[in-house]
Amino acid sequence: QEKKRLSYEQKLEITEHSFAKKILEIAIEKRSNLIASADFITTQELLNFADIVGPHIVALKTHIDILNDFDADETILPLKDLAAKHNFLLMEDRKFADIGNTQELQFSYGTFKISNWADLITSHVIGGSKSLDCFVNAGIVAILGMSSEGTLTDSHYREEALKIIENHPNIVGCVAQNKVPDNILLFTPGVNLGTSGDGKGQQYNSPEHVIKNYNTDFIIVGRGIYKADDPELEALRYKTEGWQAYQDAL
Ligand code: BMP
Repeated sequence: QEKKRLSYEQKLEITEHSFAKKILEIAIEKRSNLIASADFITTQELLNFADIVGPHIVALKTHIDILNDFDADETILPLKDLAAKHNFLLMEDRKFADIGNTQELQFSYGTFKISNWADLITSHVIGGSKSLDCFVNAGIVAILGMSSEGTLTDSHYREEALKIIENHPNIVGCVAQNKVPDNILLFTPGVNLGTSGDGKGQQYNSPEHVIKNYNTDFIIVGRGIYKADDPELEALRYKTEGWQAYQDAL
């Protein structure tokens, strides 16, 4: 018999990291494994969207540096309020990829002061294990493999990256398009129910495909939801499909 995946409850028991525990607790409470990617260029759109999909998601993933009108008071304060109101985590998809000292500066200074508000941050591991020591008081979601066509994250890269990911205490999980060991939470983007690509290299699979084939813990959906005519209804559809696929795989 094929080995079944671990439940979120079982993962909660084996995980050490406080942000890993948090996202698993939210998943169990909301019966959701959905992360919405909110790739908006205005604060108003970002906040509206967060309020609408907030009840259905475990985390809201941002690219805070694409906002035309970022303002710490006008953007981050209301965003934090919405995260508290609807109980979701804030995940900043910064994809750090530098030496430790530079990442430390990028994490806490400059316009966005990510360390002040992000619960989870994404980072490449290309700078080596020590470069990740700077990310304290947040959970790192490390980039193991990318969803885009022609990515350089080949099997050799992923094998070496996984050694770092498995051994770094600040890491809660990774972004990948393949199975990973049970103690690392798996976040999979490139999820869309309507299309197989975007003409710019992005490659899509269904929630069911990634959850059944990769044992994905959290699906990350961007345009599939925020470009829909009714984003809330679409968020519910991805949430339901994602949860059903998870239950079927247990
Ligand atoms: P969409 O569903 O609209 O293609 O958006 C996917 C989101 O996930 C984008 O914000 C993108 O930056 C991110 N992402 C990805 O698509 N593939 C990866 O391998 C890693 C990512 O962070």
